Amino acid sequence: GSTDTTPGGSSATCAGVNLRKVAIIGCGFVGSASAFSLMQSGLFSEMVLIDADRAKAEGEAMDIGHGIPFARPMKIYAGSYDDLTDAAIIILTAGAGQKPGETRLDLVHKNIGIFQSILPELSSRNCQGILLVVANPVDILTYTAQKLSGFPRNRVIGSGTVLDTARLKYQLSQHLSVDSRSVHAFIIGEHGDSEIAAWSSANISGIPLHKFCEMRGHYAHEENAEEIAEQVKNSAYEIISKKHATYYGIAMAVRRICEVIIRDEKSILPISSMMQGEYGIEDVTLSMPAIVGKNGIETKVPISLNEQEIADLQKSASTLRQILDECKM
Ligand code: 6V0
Repeated sequence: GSTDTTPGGSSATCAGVNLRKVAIIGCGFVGSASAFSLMQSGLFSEMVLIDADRAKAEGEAMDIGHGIPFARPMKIYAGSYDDLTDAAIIILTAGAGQKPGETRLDLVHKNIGIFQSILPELSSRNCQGILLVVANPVDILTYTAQKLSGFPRNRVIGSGTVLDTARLKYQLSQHLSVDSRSVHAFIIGEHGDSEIAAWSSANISGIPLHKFCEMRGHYAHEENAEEIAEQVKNSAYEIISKKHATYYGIAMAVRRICEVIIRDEKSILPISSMMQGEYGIEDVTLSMPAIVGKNGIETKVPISLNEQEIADLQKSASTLRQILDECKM
């Protein structure tokens, strides 16, 4: 494979993959916002958009393309499955969105059906890129993508709790009046109602969270933690009730995940992937921190969790396993 993964380099291929090429399947709110943020990122020189509604993909390609003179040259077009054989990353954002009052899990049957129509198109073309699943319920669909694609485990990634973790960092940064990038904390488990804030390992640039809270004049640790975790968990519901969809936050999360892969950054991200016995959990996909780079998932990072957090993670896993069982997966 190539070692040239830096933008601007010349030989951008690696085992049949063009590292400058990304594909997005599903150009609704999330797909088009992701395309817009990726266009601005300069990470790619070619972007293929696919949607069941071809005119929608064409319209988005035109609209986003008209921003290229203000960013960096690239090709963006509505394509077909033949165009994404060599894409380095294939982003799956096709699927119905949550309606007000609907949980992510309500979407499961509808969106598994959509994945059953898309995945054979990718495996029959022997795509060598990394699958990035974003459609919800993301953990269930990551499992579905894993099974239907036949891709190796490292090449199937769900955006998982990358967004929830950003929401947690944002809320904590507001609460403590500190740069969100100095906040080190993870949401793990299901991207959804059973997700877990891993408080026991949370810190602000190495300072234990409680200590930093006290430095900032906050002493009601448990109350505040509970309130913030609830806010994070309910963010999507709240945004959907106000504006009917969420897409800017997830678009930035997609951009970050792509950047980590294409630049081989080996950053630690709470992405969703197949569990293989970690914390006694297996044959289910959920989020825990992992080192991510050009080959996708390099290795999971077993952050230290207390007993309650482990129990909650196992409960989250069994919630997901139950749904997979119901879907005969
Ligand atoms: P949307 O705006 O309805 O867009 C979905 C798009 O998919 C539409 O343009 C459809 O035409 C297209 N589509 C449907 N079937 C197919 C198919 N077989 N092939 C190609 N395209 C198809 O939904 P929106 O963009 O708001 O949401 C997309 C998905 O992302 C939903 O499942 C959301 O729940 C999910 N989100 C995931 C987040 C995360 O953190 N992982 C965050 C926000 C939304």
